Amino acid sequence: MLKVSQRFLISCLGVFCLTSCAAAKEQALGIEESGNHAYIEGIELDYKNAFFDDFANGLDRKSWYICKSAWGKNNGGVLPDNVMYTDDGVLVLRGNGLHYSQGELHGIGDRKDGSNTGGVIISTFTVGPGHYEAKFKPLPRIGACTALWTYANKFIEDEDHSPNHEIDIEMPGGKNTSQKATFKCCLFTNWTKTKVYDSTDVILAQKTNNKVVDLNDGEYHVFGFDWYTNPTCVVYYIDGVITRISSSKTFCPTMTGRLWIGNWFPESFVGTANFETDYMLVDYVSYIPFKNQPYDAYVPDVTTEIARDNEYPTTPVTLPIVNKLSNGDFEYFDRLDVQKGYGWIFDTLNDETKPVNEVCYLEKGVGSLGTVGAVIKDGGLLMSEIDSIYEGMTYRLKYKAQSTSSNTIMSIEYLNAGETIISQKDYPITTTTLTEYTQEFTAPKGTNKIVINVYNNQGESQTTIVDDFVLNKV
Ligand SMILES: [Ca+2]
Repeated sequence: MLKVSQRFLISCLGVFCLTSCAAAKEQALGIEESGNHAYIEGIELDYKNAFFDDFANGLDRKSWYICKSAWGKNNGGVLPDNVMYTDDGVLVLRGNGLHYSQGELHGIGDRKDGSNTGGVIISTFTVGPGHYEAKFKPLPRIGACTALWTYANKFIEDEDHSPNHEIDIEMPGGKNTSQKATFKCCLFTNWTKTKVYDSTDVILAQKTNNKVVDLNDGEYHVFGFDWYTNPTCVVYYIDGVITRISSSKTFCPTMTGRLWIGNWFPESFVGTANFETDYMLVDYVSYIPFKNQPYDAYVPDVTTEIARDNEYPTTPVTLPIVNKLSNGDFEYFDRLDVQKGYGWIFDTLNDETKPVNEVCYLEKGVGSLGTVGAVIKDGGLLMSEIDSIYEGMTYRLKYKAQSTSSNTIMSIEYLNAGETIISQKDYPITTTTLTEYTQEFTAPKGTNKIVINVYNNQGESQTTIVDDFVLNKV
């Protein structure tokens, strides 16, 4: 989560040494990776100074700052507008991807149009060695980094050696396996200096014996870590299973910082944000300090990067129901008057000779109730991709469609992590007036993403109109 993108410092040789040294030490500590969560023997919990927040009364400004800042490149920062709560105690942290086109938000980083903007809160109090826990549903799309972390950076002249004390749980992971972001993996990283860190990318199903498989399965998961300084050790866990132990003194922090939680948009390491809007939902956050664990007291200054009092949310929101398809109603065309896709790809079938803009485009007035609709003529091809859909996940797709052709198809392609189509299901469009269709489907084994296509098979002199695509997780 460090505010510079330096993530590949440790050599392979270094990692090997660390791993073998660590294993012996962990045995001595009486805990092990893949084992159930437990404390190191003799640790006492300081319940008197514990913190717990289930957001039952919204966002308490005595406990939390709202971050209003940008770091990294190619994003719009994290905005107070993306921080909300429900009346039954859920903190709602919105993330807007590259296909955001509402125009209501204004980014404060490189991007100014509201795209790639997240939501993050920061503890008003400092935190040190102790037990950390948060129950949340991560923002379920690649391109947004959902994270729980401690952070304190004491900048000195030689930036590379600035004390940077940080413990990160970040998702999606994936560098370990396919070099692609996936919710089947999670990143665990602890730091002591700007370029001194121990980062591990864990394949969850392997590490947890299939107890945790896909972090974006729609369920709440419990994430956390125990931070010890004597002996030095950071023990990460998910749903009660230890997923990573980092015990080298070189990489285990000793300086107090603040606790951060939320989602933001890094330039690369969690993939590309090919979505419009989605949410991270937080049920609770807790922190119980450990007794008798030494630390260096430091209070990070956050005065330049937090929201004003009047930027806190004051009324609850209804839990959002997310359309996983970006701009399914095509109305961005009315707002922005550009044929840019914002999640849609306009293309042609292989044997079509006419240019794309003559056979696949948006048009005002042809959609439902006189709104904007998408027109697919002859060999035109309309497409949209939805990432992070895995085996066994069920979705419902609704859309309105009409066609002059008796051979027009809405098809769903299932692609694996290598971008190969593993199966395809075709649904004919059989009506000549705009009619609602509903399809429910479950992703087959190996699915990593889906592609929705609309085209006229054998389509000379044919016109198809579609509108109001809504894809919901069931
Ligand atoms: Ca429309």
